[in-house]
Amino acid sequence: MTANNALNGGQVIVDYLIREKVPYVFGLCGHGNISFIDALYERSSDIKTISVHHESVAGFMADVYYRITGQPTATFTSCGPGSANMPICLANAFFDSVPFLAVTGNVPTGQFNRGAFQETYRHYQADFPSTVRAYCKRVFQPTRGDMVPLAIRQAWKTMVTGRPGPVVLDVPFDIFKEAAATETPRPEEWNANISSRCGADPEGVAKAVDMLLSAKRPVILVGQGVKYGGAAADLLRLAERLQIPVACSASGMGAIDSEHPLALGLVARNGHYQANHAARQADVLLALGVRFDDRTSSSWLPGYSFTIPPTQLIHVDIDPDEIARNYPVALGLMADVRTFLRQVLAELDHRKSRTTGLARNAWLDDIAGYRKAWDAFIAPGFQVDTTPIHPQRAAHEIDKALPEDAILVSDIGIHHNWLLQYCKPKRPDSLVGSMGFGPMGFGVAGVLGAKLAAPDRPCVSVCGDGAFFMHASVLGTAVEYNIPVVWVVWNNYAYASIRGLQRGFLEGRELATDFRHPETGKPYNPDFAAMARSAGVEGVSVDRAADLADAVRAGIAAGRPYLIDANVGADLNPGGAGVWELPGLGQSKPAIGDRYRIA
Ligand SMILES: Cc1ncc(C[n+]2csc(CCOP(=O)(O)OP(=O)(O)O)c2C)c(N)n1
Ligand SMILES: [Mg+2]
Repeated sequence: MTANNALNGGQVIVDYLIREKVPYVFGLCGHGNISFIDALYERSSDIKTISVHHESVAGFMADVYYRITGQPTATFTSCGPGSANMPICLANAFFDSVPFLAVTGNVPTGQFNRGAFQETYRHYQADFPSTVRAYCKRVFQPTRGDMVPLAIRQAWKTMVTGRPGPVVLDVPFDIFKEAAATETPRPEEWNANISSRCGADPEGVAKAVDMLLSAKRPVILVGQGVKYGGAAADLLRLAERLQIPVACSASGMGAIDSEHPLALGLVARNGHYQANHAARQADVLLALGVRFDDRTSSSWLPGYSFTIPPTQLIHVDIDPDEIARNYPVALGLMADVRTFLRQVLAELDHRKSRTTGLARNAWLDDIAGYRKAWDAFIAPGFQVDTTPIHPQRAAHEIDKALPEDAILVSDIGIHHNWLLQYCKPKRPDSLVGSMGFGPMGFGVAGVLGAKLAAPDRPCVSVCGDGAFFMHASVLGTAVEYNIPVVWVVWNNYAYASIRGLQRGFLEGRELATDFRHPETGKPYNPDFAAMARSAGVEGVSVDRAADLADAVRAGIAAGRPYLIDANVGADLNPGGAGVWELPGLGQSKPAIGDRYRIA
């Protein structure tokens, strides 16, 4: 409290977070945020502070915490360099539509424009907001204490409404301490009663139902909007009712149980044959909360992932900016996908419609044939028993070892592509990955957020050796806060996904993509298991596929932080039914099937 019994800026922010039921804040100290930390100190029985060893770890933890719970949290970072470590995780959250509040410290208002220690001042005073403008939904920068209540409630609202995303609250040093208000804004008066679950235009819903009922080869394509929009149950209802097969973008994997008879799997450059081949032949494609990025769409080259047109696209998204960004739409509807699905189900009830069994059976029979072809194509990979471990087997063995309620958080790299092909997520949050910005470290650090979000569920990170080395400070954080996660370091002694591109597109002109010992020329990496042990984390090494599943089970059972250094082969790429183009360098070739051409 300040002299006149008012709360100061830091206290108002912390009190508001508590009112929004934020259980954790993640961050790293600096002189620029010690007053904020002091406000957290006062309320430490109501909100827990997790101090990390790199600011991006804080952001990735907040990010994945939300992906599991739907509850946004906050980060705290200092002025200057501390907050300059945030753009990578802000961008990741922004492009994957994940909210968290980044409270960033800045220099005192009385020192603006003087070039005080750590001020970003050469173009504009206290200019941190410019550095993150492209990477978050909005920046708020209160410059008087009494501006803080407005800033915090508006920042929270911007973050959670519409298409969610991260928001920055940039607070000058003195504002944390300045008198702000005698009372903190109440969420129930401002933000708690706002719904962004907007429905689609009713005429559009009727038209969508007409199109779906008359389709001969319909496919539903689901993205992240279905998972984080809580629409999985309604999706299943619609798919089963109309017997429409469901394909997923990488971010949509798990929206429907991968073992469900109507689940097609992944549409992508490395997508499953049945998914790509059904989606590219569809006469009507119902796309729900999906962006049609280049990896999903085989670089938009027709006939690999999609053939739009002639496929008639119904594209539903809460953000109209994503509709008709990349493909022409027969019907574009701005709506929350769950509300839209409920509207469609209600319209079907109203019409008392039934699906036309025979027509659909032919389509589903065709798809069963594609599935068989894919299963035959991948069968040999499951038999390989080499050291280093065959990557297909590695993905399969890890998946096999995971209990039904496990959460696997993937990092970025070739391992992610293998996981997408060979894991069979059962729930919307079984397989968490980053698809928009794709920063290395997301899975290394994010798994800590997953475990805090779901303490009773096994949480496993599968991450590249490159990314793990980059973010190895997580070992300390797991120990300090006793967060029992398992890291499987997919150790292929390389930035293998990028080396694969040099091999595929640049005639094997390899440079700067692998790790070698200078004397022996042999593959080099630190001994990750020993590195883990040095930090007080259990560490084991595995180089046979047959031992990997047991190692993962043991790691989960250990109930303490655990690292598995898995020696995995680097010379294969997960081939699928799509392609990827690097403009100017060429296109990859599908590993199964051909480009679909309309007869
Ligand atoms: C922070 C960051 N730097 C660079 C990249 C570009 N990049 C994408 S994947 C990759 C290789 C990652 O290597 P590793 O973590 O070992 O994973 P692998 O591909 O070998 O499975 C790189 C460098 C990135 N996505 N993020
Ligand atoms: Mg690697």
